Amino acid sequence: MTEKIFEEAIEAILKGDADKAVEVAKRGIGEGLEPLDLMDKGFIPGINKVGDLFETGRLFLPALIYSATAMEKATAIINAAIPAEKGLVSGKILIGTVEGDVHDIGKTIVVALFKANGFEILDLGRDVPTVRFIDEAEKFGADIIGTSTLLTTTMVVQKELEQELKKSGLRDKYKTIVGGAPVTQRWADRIGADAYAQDAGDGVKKVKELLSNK
Ligand code: B12
Repeated sequence: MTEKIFEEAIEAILKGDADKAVEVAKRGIGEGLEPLDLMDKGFIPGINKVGDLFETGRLFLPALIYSATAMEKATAIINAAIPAEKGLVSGKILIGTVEGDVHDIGKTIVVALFKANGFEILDLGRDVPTVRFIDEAEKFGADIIGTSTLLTTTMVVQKELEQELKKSGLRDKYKTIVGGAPVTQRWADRIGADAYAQDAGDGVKKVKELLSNK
């Protein structure tokens, strides 16, 4: 029964059927499924399959856009259903997708889980210039700056942020965390970021560690 709903979620995303994706998301939540389970076992495998088909030339941009739209709509429903955790911690996190990159589905999931864990979040959205991350962090009084990137060509912007923070003498004022499908711990170490997280749950764990070491 649960397996079936995961398959339906995968299929709705593969077909780029937004109505079906919304219906499956609502039904899953209504039946008491864990929102992140539905995401991790249904919708994310679906969009990953779409990515693979796109990469190997078996699916083209218009279909990718339909699938992405279905994914965005399902994600909005699932994010809204993530329950608030007990034992909340405090901390201000600024987050956004780096300049040149418009992918924000994963970042939005991270934001929803951070909020559910009680952090104060400022989400700058996508295609965010490096200087804006710094300006807004100063105004917001952020403890942590988180950046997302899905394109290998824009990973370098995460490095640019580290460099700009150093140049402006602000590097020690903030902790940084990086994420996104092509990003790895190795990359984080190479550019001097304070942490890397592979998914939203890991992100919560890592920011808690960063805040306790601040
Ligand atoms: C959906 C999608 C799109 C949608 C994006 C819609 C949106 N609102 O985000 C649209 C259609 C707009 C799109 C456009 C393009 N795309 Co696209 N897209 C994808 C796809 C299929 C899925 C991405 C996704 O949403 N994954 C699901 C989420 C949940 O996973 P995630 O983002 O990795 O996030 C998780 C973790 O990484 C982590 N995380 C993410 N960010 C952060 C940040 C922090 C701080 C932390 C702690 C954690 C964290 O937590 C998240 C939750 O678990 C990927 C393929 C893939 N498998 O990644 C291609 C992919 C990223 N796209 C690709 C390409 C090439 C493009 C285009 C250039 C296509 C074109 N010719 O125009 C454009 C780029 C436009 C631009 N300038 O950005 C390539 C990139 C290749 C490369 N080597 O760089 C990919 C890999 C597809 C492929 N296999 O070829 N795309």
